[in-house]
Amino acid sequence: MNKKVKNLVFSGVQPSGNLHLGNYLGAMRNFVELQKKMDCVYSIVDLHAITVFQDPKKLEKSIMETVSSFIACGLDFKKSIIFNQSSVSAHAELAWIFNCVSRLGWLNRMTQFKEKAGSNRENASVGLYVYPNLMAADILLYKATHVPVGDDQKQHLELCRDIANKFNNDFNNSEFFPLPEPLIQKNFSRVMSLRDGKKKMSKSEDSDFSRINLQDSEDDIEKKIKKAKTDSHLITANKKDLENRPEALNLLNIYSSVTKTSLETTLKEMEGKDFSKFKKKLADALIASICPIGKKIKELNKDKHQLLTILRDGTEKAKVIADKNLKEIKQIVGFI
Ligand code: AQP
Repeated sequence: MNKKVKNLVFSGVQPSGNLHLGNYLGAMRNFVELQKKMDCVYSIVDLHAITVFQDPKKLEKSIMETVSSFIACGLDFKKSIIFNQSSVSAHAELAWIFNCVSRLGWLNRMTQFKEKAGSNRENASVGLYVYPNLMAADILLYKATHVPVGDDQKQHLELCRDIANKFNNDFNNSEFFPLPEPLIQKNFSRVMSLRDGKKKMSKSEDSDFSRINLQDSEDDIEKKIKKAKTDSHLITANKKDLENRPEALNLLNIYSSVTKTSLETTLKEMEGKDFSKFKKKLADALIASICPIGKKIKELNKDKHQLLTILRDGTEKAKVIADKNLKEIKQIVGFI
């Protein structure tokens, strides 16, 4: 990587519903740690959200609630730039340039499009298909060097690096865009659905019992964990026993991640217990770490003026970087 490039973190979260445990453990917790070490830009990516239809009233509410969630999880809006993507038009402009740099063959390999479009692919929006090009624009607009994401976004980040590389080569400017590094949690990077251990926990999954939302009450969490799919085997200290038991592994991983212990330690602690006993401990651990955040989100949601001010200030700061970089990019491309 170009040695002159300053380290900068960029990441985004879609306001497509309530944030859940997967967003928290896979992304938000990492966002908070990173702001202690580097300059960070965190966006509420509303342009991404509309790749699947969003009710305008609900979208507005989700954008505000995502700001509250950012702050409640520990993001410092005085230190990091927090803004909503659609308020900085340079994202859409650079995305168009990248639509012309990125290759159809690259997009055709993206598994998220295949999963989200499902069997009715002809009816999916064009936006959903070119989503990874917009994501590359989000990151490269700020010349970000590091991108904290969940494991589900790894493929999109590889595409972002391909786009950066092709742009640099096509326009003979080998060091213009840095090649951003993914920052993915090592031990447990994909929180799975509570109903199906092979599917990731997601905002858009129909069943609310598939996920723990950050705003769930103690009661909700207890009920959801009680109903979470597992099996009738006892827990053993041997990790190998969890092969082909995705639901059991997911719950044990969640417990380890929330309590910040290793899976091995959790297995030793729970050895010989059945899942009904373990679930009680898991629900308690989740209540202790998630409910205070949920309470804070609800509190922050009441002050719409403050949330709008945070977004407005963040937009101004984001525009300073984005507009300067876009101007250079346009010159490189040959626009007058
Ligand atoms: N289940 C997950 N496990 C770990 N990390 C996750 N992330 C999302 N789900 C999990 C990470 O959270 C960040 C924000 O994601 P997003 O909301 O922008 O989009 P997404 O990945 O598409 O999340 P959802 O919940 O599945 O949203 P919908 O249902 O609207 O598509 C990202 O860093 C992501 O990796």
